[in-house]
Amino acid sequence: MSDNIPGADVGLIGLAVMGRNLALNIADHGFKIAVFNRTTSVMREFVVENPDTPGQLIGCATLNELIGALRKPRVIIILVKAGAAVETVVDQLLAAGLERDDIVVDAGNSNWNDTIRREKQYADRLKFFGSGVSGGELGARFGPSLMPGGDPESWKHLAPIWEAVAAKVDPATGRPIPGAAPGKPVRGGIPCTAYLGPNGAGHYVKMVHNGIEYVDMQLISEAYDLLRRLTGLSPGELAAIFLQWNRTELDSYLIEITAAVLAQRDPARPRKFLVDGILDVAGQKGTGQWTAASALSMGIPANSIAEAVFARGMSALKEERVSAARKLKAPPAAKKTGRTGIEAIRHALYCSKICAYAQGFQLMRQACRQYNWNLDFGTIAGIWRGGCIIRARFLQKITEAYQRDANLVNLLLDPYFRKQIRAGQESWRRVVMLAAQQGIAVPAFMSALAYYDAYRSAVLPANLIQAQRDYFGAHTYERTDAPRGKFFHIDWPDPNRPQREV
Ligand code: NBP
Repeated sequence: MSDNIPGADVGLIGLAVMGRNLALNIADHGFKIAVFNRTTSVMREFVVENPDTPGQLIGCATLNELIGALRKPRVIIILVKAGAAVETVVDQLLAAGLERDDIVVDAGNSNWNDTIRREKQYADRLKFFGSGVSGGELGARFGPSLMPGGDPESWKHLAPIWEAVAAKVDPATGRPIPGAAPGKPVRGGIPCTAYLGPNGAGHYVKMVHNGIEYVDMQLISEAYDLLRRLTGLSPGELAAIFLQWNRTELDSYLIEITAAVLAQRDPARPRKFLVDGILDVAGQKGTGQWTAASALSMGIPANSIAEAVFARGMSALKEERVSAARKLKAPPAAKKTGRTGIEAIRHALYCSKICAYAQGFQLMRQACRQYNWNLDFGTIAGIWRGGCIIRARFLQKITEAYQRDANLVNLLLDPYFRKQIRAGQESWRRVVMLAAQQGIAVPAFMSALAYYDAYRSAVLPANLIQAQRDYFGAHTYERTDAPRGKFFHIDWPDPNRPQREV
């Protein structure tokens, strides 16, 4: 906001979908922004196409020009393809004269381990800062959810921009404030961004956001499948059900777009619905896989997140599935239940969703221990209330849960969520049983229920696993009647030598 200060407020490198939309959003808020793109024609076209921004777009053909256009300390956002391109750009910026106090904000979907490494790698040459950005193209343009992590001093320079451009929620309701338009950004409200912690914290939180997004989408697709197969309703009729669900506690961006997707006619065959013409093979870019791998490596049971990733893997085995469908016997043909099952499926979806989020937050809790972070879960839920793909009314409830108890061990233990599951669990179990009986694959529903049942089990059959491990590998076991940390081993009988029956 510095018409009187010489130099641009901020620079941005990478004018593909995300970069160009974020640059326009920044300019809408009156910031003077210098932009660069590797392919210069892209930058030139972008500047020419957008002559009337409230701030000012300064097109730069070289990195030297970009550096020269910025006031110090320079803040440069990079939105290039995640991976090696990030380092290429940073090295080129250093070669072009970037200085030690300058701040490079990697706003792409970088792996948090890379961000931790890069912060160290560049520590004596510049300030490398990481920030997750969610909300896709429209979010970047009119208000994304921004998840910054890095050196707190750098955050002070980025904060005015990030807080201005982020999505805003109403302080009274926690609901997103709609209505941003080109040149007319939303003013006021709580911004969907906050400093999350050092080095890779922001990118880690963004990754978990994406892992949760995978489960959310998988759960909705399972609910759609159950509705379709059990009720026999058409996509158009199901669209109305999702619209109605969007007026309940399931109210969310993903449910809203599901209703719109289901109502969409196929442009190539207008009598049909488009969803029926779309091949059942889901793509992925890797952040769901990273989340599941992080959970596995830290021993955290984020099983529904992993199931959602595996479900996309299963979808990709299209030819194998088509062939197996002809050979593997199914249970007797499913009987339609009519509309009676709709409410039960809604309960099952909500209960499963609660478990999926519980897993995501449990994972971040462990990441705090692993990486020495101090993530504030209420703040994280708060900045996911608007702008991002998983934005939902439900996130206000999570924010409130962590406001009630900042040290909440698991979301399932919060009084509100306990009540919700109590109300829905009978339907949830019935739906999962029905799916199993009728041979409908619902891996996310089932794994969420297994998570719930395992988490509420004071005793699990892991005693037998420990005995087996001690049997074949002398791995030892702890006893129920001895203090934790005291380990035992016995010489197990040889299974090949017959034992006398006891
Ligand atoms: P892409 O991920 O498709 O990257 C394209 C941009 O990177 C272009 O500007 C391209 O320049 C530039 N680039 C590449 Br590729 N290699 C480069 C290099 N070595 N040096 C300089 N520039 C290079 O863009 P995007 O979809 O806008 O996404 C940007 C980042 O935001 C990614 O990390 C992505 O994962 C993340 N993200 C994307 C979304 C989304 O919805 N698309 C959502 C959230 C986060 P060129 O024009 O010269 O080829």
